[in-house]
Amino acid sequence: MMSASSAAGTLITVAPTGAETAKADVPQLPTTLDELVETARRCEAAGAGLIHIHVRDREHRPTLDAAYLRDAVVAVREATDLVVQLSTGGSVHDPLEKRLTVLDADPDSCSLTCGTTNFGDDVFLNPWGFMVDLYRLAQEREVVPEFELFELGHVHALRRLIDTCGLPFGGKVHVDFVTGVPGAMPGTVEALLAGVAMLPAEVTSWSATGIGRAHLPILGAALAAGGHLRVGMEDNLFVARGQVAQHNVEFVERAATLAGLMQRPALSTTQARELLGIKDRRAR
Ligand code: KMH
Ligand code: ZN
Repeated sequence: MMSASSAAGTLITVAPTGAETAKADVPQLPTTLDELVETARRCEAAGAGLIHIHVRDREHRPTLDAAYLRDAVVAVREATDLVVQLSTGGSVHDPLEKRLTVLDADPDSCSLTCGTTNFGDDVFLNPWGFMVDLYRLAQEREVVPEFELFELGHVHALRRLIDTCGLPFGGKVHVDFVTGVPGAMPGTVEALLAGVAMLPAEVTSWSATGIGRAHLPILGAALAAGGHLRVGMEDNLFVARGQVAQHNVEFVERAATLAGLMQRPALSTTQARELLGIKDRRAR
């Protein structure tokens, strides 16, 4: 079994859209179904193993509408072999009950944030009862959660969650450190390594992302420390100082190149599915 502290290959997650950036500000942000599928295809070819999806409506606004979610899951699953992960975080304005309905779209995986956190000027709400409800629902539906850790306290909450609810479907425990959100865990190497040191023994793999300017330092630190990578326009728009990415694939290509140089090449989608213990929902 692959240990949580060192991994032979690198899972590259692409988070292409998010709920925060406006299409009007960044027209190349993939917000339509066609753009999402095209992005998924190109990112898979460049080395991504998992796609973290937030959907948008016809006006390009974030939505948790069941039909949009279902269409996105079906279309990406048909077009690629990527692990299809739906965000249950949505936007900071989405009510908790609505966020639970995301699992009705039958994703392979879902995000599960391990506690409430500052989120810029807002609050991203994840009370204990919601975490437990979402976790139990994911276990029941055989959906593999990715535990999102925005704070060191979230690592401790994950310990409590595993003690209370047991292991996820598939038996693997994958976490993702989301660092550098204003007001939450800083995007520093020190904070990341403190989080890694606190991980429960049940954790089988971890990845990290840095928001905004923390993106590259966290990418390098995660690779050096044996972690996996999350990249994409949800987290960071800039490929270089003053240079906005024109496509998410630029981030995936860069991550795959760095991972290869570090002798930890990008995992295939088959390897990604094994790493995470994903149930195969593909029709083929
Ligand atoms: N959009 C943020 C409020 C997740 O996807 O689960 C929450 C978020 C985390 O992006
Ligand atoms: Zn997200």
